Parts: sequence; C-alpha cells; structure tokens
Amino acid sequence: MKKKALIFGVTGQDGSYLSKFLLKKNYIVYGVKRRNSSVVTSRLDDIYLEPQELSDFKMFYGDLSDYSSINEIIKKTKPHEIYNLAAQSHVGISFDIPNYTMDINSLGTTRILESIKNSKLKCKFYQAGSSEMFGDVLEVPQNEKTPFNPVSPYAVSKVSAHWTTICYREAYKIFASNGILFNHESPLRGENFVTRKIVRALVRIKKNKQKKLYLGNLYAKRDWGHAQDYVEAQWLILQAKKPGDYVISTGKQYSIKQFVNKVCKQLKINIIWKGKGIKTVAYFKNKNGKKRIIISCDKRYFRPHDVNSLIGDSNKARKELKWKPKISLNMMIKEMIDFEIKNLN
Ligand code: NAP
Ligand code: G4F
Repeated sequence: MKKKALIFGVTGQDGSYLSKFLLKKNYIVYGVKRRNSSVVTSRLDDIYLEPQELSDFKMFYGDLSDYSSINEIIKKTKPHEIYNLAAQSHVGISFDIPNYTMDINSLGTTRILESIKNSKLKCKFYQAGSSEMFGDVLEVPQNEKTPFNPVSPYAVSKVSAHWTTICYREAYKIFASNGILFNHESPLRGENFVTRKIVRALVRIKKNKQKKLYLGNLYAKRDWGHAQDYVEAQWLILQAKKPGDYVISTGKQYSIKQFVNKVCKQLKINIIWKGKGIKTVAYFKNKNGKKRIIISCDKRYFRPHDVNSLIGDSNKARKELKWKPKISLNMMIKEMIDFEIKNLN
C-alpha cells in the first residue's frame, strides 16, 4: 500500500519541492491550498494534472485559519504523514501584519495538532520551524540546545508553534517533530526574499531590463542552503525512530553584500562598493569607464528589529538522520541565474 502524505503550504517553495520528492518516493500526496483571487499553483504546474482521480497528487481547498477545513481534510485523507509548511513566512511583513502572522503560524499549528489528536489517527507530524527563532543569538553556532531569543512577530509565532508541537508530543504521545531550518532558497523562492530579489534584479540589470536594485540591511549574515536538500531533511525527520527536534543548516554564513558579490561574479558585472550603512551604494563601471549606481539602500526594506547573524550547527541531523547538504551556494546561485535568464520578460 502506498504511503499518504498531507502538505499544508503545498503551493509555496518547500511545498513544491517536497511534493515532487514524495511522489518520487511513491507516496500519494495531498496538498492544501488556500483561496486566492488569482491562481497560485505555478510552482506545481508539472504535477498538478487533470483529472485528479488518476493522479497521485491531489489538491484540496483549506486554510490554517479554518479548523473545520483542516479537520475535514484530515478525516477524508487519513494521511500517514502531515507536513505543516503553511505560514505567513515573511519576517519583514510580520511587523506589518502581526495578528495575522500569529493566527496562521501559531494557532494554525495548534489547529492541525488538535485535529490529529481528535481524529485518533496514527499519523506523524512535521512542523516547519525556523532559525529566526534564535533571533538575537545567545550562542554561536546555533544548535537544538541554543535558547530561543525571537525578535519579530514571525519568530515569536514560530517559537509558539515549536513548543505547541512538543506539548502535543509529550501530552498525547503524537509523533510530532520540529525542523529548525536555516534559510533555504531556490529558483522557486518568493520574489520578495533577498536572494531571489538580488538574483532577479541583477540578471535584469545585466540585460538592460532594470536600472537599479534597492535593498535594506546589507550587513546581516545568513546560513543559506538549497530547498531541495532541506525538504529531504523534512522527510528524514519523520522517518526517524523517535520524534524530535533537528537543526538543518550548512554551517557557513555570508552577508547580503557578499551574496551580491557572488552573483555579480557569476554574471560578470564589475561593481565597486562605496559608503557605509544606509548610504552604501554599488557602482557599475562600463567598458568606457563610465560609472553608474546600480544598488542603493532604501529605508523601506529595513526592519524595526533585524536578526544580524545566523549560523547553524546541524551535527545532530547529520549523525542521526545521515543528512547533509549536497548543493553548494555557488551551484544554487548558478541555478537561480539560469532560471531568471530563461524566464526573462
Ligand atoms: P512560502 O514559499 O512562503 O510558502 C508558504 C505557504 O504557506 C504557501 O503555500 C502559502 O500559500 C501557504 N499559506 C500562507 N497562509 C496560509 C493560510 N492561511 N492557510 C493555508 N496556507 C497558507 O514559504 P517556504 O519558503 O516554502 O517555507 C515553508 C515553511 O518553512 C514556512 O512555514 C516557513 O515559515 C518555514 N521556513 C522557511 C525557511 C526558508 O528559508 N524558506 C526557513 C525556515 C522555516 P499561498 O501560495 O497561497 O501564499
Ligand atoms: O530573505 P529574507 O527576507 O529572509 P529572512 O528574514 O532571513 O527569513 C527567511 O528565513 C527564515 C529562516 O531563518 C525563515 F524562517 C523565513 O520564513 C524566511 O524564509 O532576509 C534575509 C536578510 C534579512 O536580514 C533582511 O533584513 O536580508 C536582509 N535584507 C536586506 N535587504 C532584505 C532586503 N530582505 C528582504 N526580504 N528584502 C530586501 O530588500
């Protein structure tokens, strides 16, 4: 009998990679999408095929704000594994919509766990936790024992979901595990996250389709991996003998400025940085020696409180789950550049 997986947040970056990963492993995959005014299934175009009865990938409408939809879908599908990837996942925007972020990310997780508890299903649960929970970090590098110190509504909502997952594991003996994933990117990353925004803009600047790129804090450092490697970790976490919590990271960190330099190097754009803080700019020098500014900072992209430095220690996952990242940052940047060039308009 085929295993059945249910994915909340299937239309997002990770949802799309995880669906394809699980289909390759011969699972039946049920995805939950929320109602939007426009169609948002482009990341799933290659697997979301009609008629649904003949496909191992099936879609349901549901919303993490709506307990009855969650409960109905779980009752109907009786999955062996549930992946909760659904979230208001933008940290900067969580300062603008804090109540919504808390409702979906924190209470949404409680709603799924309540439904699992009430259904009495023997089903495993994965919660998409985040390195952002470490916030103003209290230890370097960060591992499963590092205390959380969240500094955004997003991070607070994820800390709440993390502890709720542990609470249901211990109180009701549900196989419920937390991934504590550091930043992971891909060509399918949302356009308003910094890596995709940078790659897309620099490709467009190179091809004379855009004049300038505006960014926020260039000095923040992140530990960036590839979403394809990280969804494998999500699956491995649910294949472990016992439920638990796992940090997933590469163990290397770069600043936003260093990321820009790496992209420019691959695109053969010569840039010269000048200035400090919000006054930092990057010049592009053309063949005739003429200079023009192609990158500036804009107040709009700074956060009320930013996380300055994240770097993970994923030794537990490497040892217990035999997981390790396979795709390097440079390989990922190349893939992201190729994708933008192919889809240039
Ligand atoms: P993403 O691309 O933003 O995808 C989020 C998904 O959640 C989308 O499918 C979105 O649907 C769905 N969603 C949002 N609100 C919903 C609601 N009210 N009801 C049901 N679904 C809803 O995020 P991602 O990068 O794939 O990340 C997946 C998960 O991992 C998120 O929980 C994120 O917070 C967490 N995480 C991500 C990273 C990372 O670096 N990518 C690191 C650590 C943790 P629409 O398509 O309709 O918007
Ligand atoms: O790409 P970002 O928006 O990702 P952030 O805030 O690290 O959050 C992502 O990773 C988390 C894991 O740690 C996830 F939980 C979360 O769901 C999301 O996937 O920003 C990265 C850094 C920040 O320091 C930000 O201030 O880049 C800085 N930045 C500078 N300029 C910018 C920009 N971020 C964005 N989005 N846009 C800018 O123009």
